[in-house]
Amino acid sequence: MKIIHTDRHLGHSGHVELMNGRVVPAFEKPERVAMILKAIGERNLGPLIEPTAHGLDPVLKVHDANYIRFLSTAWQLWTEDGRDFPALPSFWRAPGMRYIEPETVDGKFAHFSFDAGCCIVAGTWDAVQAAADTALTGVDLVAGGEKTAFALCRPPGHHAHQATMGGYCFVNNAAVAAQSFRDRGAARVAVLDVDYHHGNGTQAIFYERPDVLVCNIHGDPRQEFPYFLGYADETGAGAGEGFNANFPLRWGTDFGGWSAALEAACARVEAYAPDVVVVSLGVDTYKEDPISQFKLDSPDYLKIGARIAKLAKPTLFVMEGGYAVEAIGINVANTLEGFLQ
Ligand code: SP5
Ligand code: ZN
Repeated sequence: MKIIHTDRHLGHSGHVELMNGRVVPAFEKPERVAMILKAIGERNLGPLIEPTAHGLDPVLKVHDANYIRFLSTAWQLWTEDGRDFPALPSFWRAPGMRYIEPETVDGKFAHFSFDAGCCIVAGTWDAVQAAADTALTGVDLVAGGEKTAFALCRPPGHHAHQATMGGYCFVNNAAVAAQSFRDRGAARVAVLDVDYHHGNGTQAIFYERPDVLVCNIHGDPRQEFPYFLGYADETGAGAGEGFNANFPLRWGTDFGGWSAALEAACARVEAYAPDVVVVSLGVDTYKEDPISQFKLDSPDYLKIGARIAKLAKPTLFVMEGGYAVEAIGINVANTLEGFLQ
């Protein structure tokens, strides 16, 4: 299995987030990728290849142009204002307020975010573009006939909406990949999101479309971030009715409960008969994850990979979350190894 990776993610570092009311070093940090590379190398899972540049056109098929303009200029706006430290939003819109992009930097950060999880530093935009190119290079490989590929994206993407960053995500790499598969001739694409958190951005992007099935297994929004999406009664709308499936699970869920949801999600994917599957691969379901509340153990990821392989479809894995840095490599490598066996 080819692993798509570039060091350009390293530019997104030294950033912070707001956790439990305090500004703390970001959990979504470069060491995550280092640990994944180490485990992949030790297991000989496949060669590393560099992403190729795809430009912004495929990104603009799922994101608004004003939002991408903001991301590309956010650091410049922030530093022009005399701030020589990482950028964070401090304000957000409430329902019923106007949807108009403000002219000033704090207003723009408020307009284009839903939390303080998306800190921007000098190298963030380059890393975000590199992550989208990583996903798109994975599409090139799988659309070109490879059975599978692993897009080692960082920063992750599944929380990003059409015009909103949040949850460590700026560009929705998995959504960009799914759209690109459609544009390259796949009639039906399934996104299977196994990250601990609901992939609210991916759901929102495809919610009214029947050509991309989105299935999500995640912490119940009554308890867990992103709180305001991910309920089981969100089944799609309009032409997309019936093409979104959520499997919310309570805090403390172990592999028994989790794998029953995976089975149900895989049954939905199988009934859809997609041409290709995009897996939003988060391993923050792990029992030691510092910000999550499921109880999966490392050997469980071998079984997850094996169940996904049983779908017997061309499959692109796109990296999302996972914050237990010591185990993230083992858990990702186990998933990929379980898939390949
Ligand atoms: C891609 C991804 O996995 N994003 C996750 C973003 C989660 N941000 C909010 C986490 C809230 C955690 N609250 C629990 C505090 C533990 N002390
Ligand atoms: Zn997550």
